[in-house]
Parts: sequence; structure tokens; C-alpha cells
Amino acid sequence: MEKPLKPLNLGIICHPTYGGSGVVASELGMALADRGHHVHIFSYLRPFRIPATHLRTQFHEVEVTSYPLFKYPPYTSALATKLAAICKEQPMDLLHAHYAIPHAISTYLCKQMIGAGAPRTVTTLHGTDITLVGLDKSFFEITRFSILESDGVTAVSENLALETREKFQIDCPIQVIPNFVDTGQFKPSLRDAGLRAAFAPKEEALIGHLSNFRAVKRVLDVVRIFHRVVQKAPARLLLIGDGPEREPARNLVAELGIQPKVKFLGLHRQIPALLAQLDVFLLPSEYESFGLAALEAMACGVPVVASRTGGLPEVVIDGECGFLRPVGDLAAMARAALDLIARPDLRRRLGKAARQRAEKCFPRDRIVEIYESFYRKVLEKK
Ligand code: GMT
Repeated sequence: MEKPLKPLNLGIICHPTYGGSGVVASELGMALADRGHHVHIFSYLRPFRIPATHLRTQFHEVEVTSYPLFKYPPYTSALATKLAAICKEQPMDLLHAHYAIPHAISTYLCKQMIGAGAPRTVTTLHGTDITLVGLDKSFFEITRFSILESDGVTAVSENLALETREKFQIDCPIQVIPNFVDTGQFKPSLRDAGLRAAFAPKEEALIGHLSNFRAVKRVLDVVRIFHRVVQKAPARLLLIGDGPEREPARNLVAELGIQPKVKFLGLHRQIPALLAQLDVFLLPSEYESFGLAALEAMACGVPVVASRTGGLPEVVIDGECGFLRPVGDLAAMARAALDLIARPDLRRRLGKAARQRAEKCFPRDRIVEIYESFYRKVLEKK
């Protein structure tokens, strides 16, 4: 009989605020803890996706002492110090950094501080840590170094793995482990006529977008696409999330005179229930390494209209679960959305296929198992 595998002592390090990498790290941490592993979460704030009621995960707040000398409080050092302190108290098998900057260098420093018996380190690349922030000359060399020094590296899509190899001239193995969705939580059955009526009358289509409103998301394109749509068909737009582009988006909505048709919901906890009310999900980003929000909409049975960029074609199959159009092609994206609005049969068919794809290719439990075997492989490495 095979011996049961020993539960692992794991440290997960992530950004706690709204953004895909924090969501993936949090959901992964909770799922691993529910599978019996001892999971420690490290961040400067409790990640919003991990409720305090989730007792199986242990949260360690990283505090950075402020001092007048520090214009920029040294979070990277504070994180490394916290990691080493906890590892000394409760030896850890592995530290998993989500989003390379600055987490991967802190796990490296922790390993150096502990020396013999130090935990192994895994870095998961999420997107802008490679395609945007990591390329900045103030971060490039240290990002490359911290990736090369990780005991294991994963990327959330084939596209991101390729971008990493090309942009950082790295030839270490990068295992692609796609993001996942909890299809028991994000599901079409959350569609509810009463809730939907709060956002749009029955005869009007409900279009939605969810992001952290960074420039890379092209939220202004969302507004412009909707403006084209609403000239041809009755519709409403729900904008979920918050970030630097919120005010410019508000101004554009006012300039185009479509305020009565657009609702800014801001940061929200009930994401599955909101997504399930939509008829079309818009994600016209400049780049997405994966597009977790699109996957969450798909799991709710909502077809996606998105840019053909980065890892999005690995998630949304064009013509099967939605439509992919060139970045910035507002006319084509508006046409695709209008097509879905005008043809309920097409919308239903693509929505159903989207749900099936989320269940078949990105189910939480299977992807979490892939992470588990990856950890064991890294731990076995000499
Ligand atoms: O979109 C962002 O800038 C946030 C970023 C994050 O790390 O929070 O999102 C990235 O990671 C997500 C989870 O892996 C991916 O689904 C997003 O596509 C990716 N964003 C970009 O590549 C722009």
C-alpha cells in the first residue's frame, strides 16, 4: 500500500489588494489548507479574498517601520525578515512567491538568512511583473536574478512563459500552471431576475467589466465600446473594481452623455453574483498574461468579448466562448457585443461553452493538485 504523503508546511507571499495574482494566491492558499497542508500567508494586509473566518490559514502581517529617513519604507527587507523569523519558529518546506516583484527577492534573502535547512522557493510569474514592471530598468536585473535563483518557476500561461524567456533571456525551466476558478462559487445558477433588475430593465442588455482599472486594462475602451453599442441597442454597463483609470472613465462617460446607462460599482465582495447577471463581459486590455476575470465570467456562463493579446487566446476560444478582436479595434468589439445582444441563441450557446471550458480546463481542484505535485518535485530536487 502506498504511504500517504506528508502534509507540507507552506508560506505563500502575495499582494493583498485587488488584482489577479492576489486572488490566485489566496484561493490556492485556502485550497491547500483545506487539503491538510499547513499554510502561512504573508502580506502587509490580510488579502481580501481570505476571510478572517478561514481558520486553516495563518496570516502573518508584514509591518514596515516608518522612519523619517525612509522616503521609501524598505518592504522587501521587512518581508524577508518576517519570513525568516516565522521559518525559524515553524520550519517551512517551501515559500511560494506570487508576482516576482518584490516577493521573489525576499524569499531569496530569507533562504540566505536561514542557511542550512532553509525552505525551497517557488516563484509564480503573473504578468505585469514580467511584461511591464519587471522590464523597467530599476527592476530588470533583480527580477531576472530572483527568477534564476528560485528553486522552481511557474507562469500562468504559455504566452507568459515565452515572454519571460524572450524578454529576460532566461532558459531555466518554467512550468506553465494556468489559473483556476472555483466553479462551485462562480456559476450560472446565480443569475437572478430580481438582482439583475437592479441593474437593467429586462429588455436591456447588461454588459460588464471587472478589473483593477489600470491603464493596461484600457477601461476607456470599455466605455467607448459601450457607447457604440448603446447607439444601436438598449443596454447598460456595469463597471466593477477601482484604480487609477476610474476618474478618467467617469469623465469620459459624462463627456459622452451616457451617465444614466453606466454604473460604477467600485470594489465589491459579491463578484460571482454580479458576473452571473451579465449578458456580455468586456476585457479589451492592452495585454493579459491570462485574464482571470474573463475566466470567472466564463464560469458564470457569460460570453466574453476581449482583445486578442497575451494569454487570452489560451483562455477564451474565439467564436466558441466569446470573441477575440485586435487590441484597440473598438468597432469590431462593439460589433461582437451587438451580435451577442441581438442573438440570444448565440449568447446562450457561447455562454454554455464558456462554462464547459472553465469546468474542463481550469477547475480549481485539478490545478491545485498540479501545484502540489510541482512543490513535491521541487522538494525532491537535489
Ligand atoms: O492586471 C494586473 O496588472 C494585475 C495582475 C496581478 O498580478 O494582480 O494581473 C495579472 O495576473 C493575473 C493572475 O495571474 C492574470 O489573470 C492577469 O492577466 C495579469 N494581468 C496582466 O497580465 C495585465
